[in-house]
Amino acid sequence: MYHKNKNENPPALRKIIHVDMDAFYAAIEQRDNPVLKGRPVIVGGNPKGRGVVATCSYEARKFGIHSAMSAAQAIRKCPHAVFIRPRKEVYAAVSRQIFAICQKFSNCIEPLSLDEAFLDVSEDILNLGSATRTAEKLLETIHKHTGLTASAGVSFNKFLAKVASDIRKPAGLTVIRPEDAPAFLEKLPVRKFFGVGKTTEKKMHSHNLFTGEDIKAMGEEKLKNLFGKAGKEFYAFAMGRDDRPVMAQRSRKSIGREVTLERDIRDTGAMLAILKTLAEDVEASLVRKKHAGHTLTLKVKYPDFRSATRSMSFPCPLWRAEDMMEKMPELLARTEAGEKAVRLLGLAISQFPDTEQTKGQMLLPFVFHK
Ligand code: DCP
Ligand code: MG
Repeated sequence: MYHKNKNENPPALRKIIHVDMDAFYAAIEQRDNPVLKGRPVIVGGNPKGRGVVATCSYEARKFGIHSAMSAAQAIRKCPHAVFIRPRKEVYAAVSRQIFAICQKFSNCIEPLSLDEAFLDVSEDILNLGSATRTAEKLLETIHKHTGLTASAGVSFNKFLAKVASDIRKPAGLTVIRPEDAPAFLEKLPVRKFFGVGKTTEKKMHSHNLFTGEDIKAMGEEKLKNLFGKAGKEFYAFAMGRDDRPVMAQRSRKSIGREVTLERDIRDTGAMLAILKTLAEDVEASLVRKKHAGHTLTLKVKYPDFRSATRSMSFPCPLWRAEDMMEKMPELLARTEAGEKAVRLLGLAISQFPDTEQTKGQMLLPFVFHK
């Protein structure tokens, strides 16, 4: 696998945990209302209207119900299911609690959604001895503090850790060690590969690609011809290679401010004056958080509530209000502001470069105890 030269050790492998809460919204509903425990519970929009299923309890999944299905169809599949409207604020609060717990286990966490995150645990900050033990302790702690179960996958790259977390759901832990990866990947259906959705799966099947083994056998060149840049990635994944770092700053996608005006305004000079105060606020926030970003975005909302955003990217990251304001007239001119009145103005900086944390992910030898 590696070019071995007598004096050269193979590169050390990372240790990554992917953690994902089980039936997240539905599990919270069951926790908060014990009558629902053990019963099919569906959280989603109005089944009498065009509502869709956000998620459902594992009891409901036995009836073939799943996320994104129409709520009406879900009720037909399981008429005795309990239907609940989402309580988004409650789920967000639990999510914050879970991420706070994750912070205790790793200095490098990449949230993927409310209920899912990657943790780089190459550095054993709690001295638990192994990534497996760390994952076990993480699941225990989440359960103890929230009353909810999560599942986790542990491996030496993001792709494998994520696939692993799904294997023993709910409340399961799966470890894919480097020596087990080749056999695991060979049997893995192509649909499980990162970046393969329904359409790509179909295309793969039409070329007789069904498993990782088939991907590997086809070779990089041919995959590249068929799938472009993605083909190269599919090949790397099938070979157990995925160098994507855990991006600790992903949670913070942008820093911005917006204000709804007391009265609609049409004078662009007045708009710029307001934007300047917003830019100064954003600068203060960026300085406080030691951030600077490559993209500046302006947002306007017109009296009819339609809104427009216009962005500009820069080779050097921005953080100073002055620099933001230098480009603001140009961004504003690309909207209808002025011809039309506006009722809201906002600006944001995004595209933060990788942090030191991300760059400096520890590379320690890969040892799983147990
Ligand atoms: N969600 C949603 N709409 C979707 C998918 C998900 O609103 N189409 C919400 C509800 C889920 C939460 O996001 O509870 C987390 O999504 P997951 O895909 O992780 O699904 P669950 O946590 O519900 O179940 P699982 O045990 O399969 O992870
Ligand atoms: Mg989940």
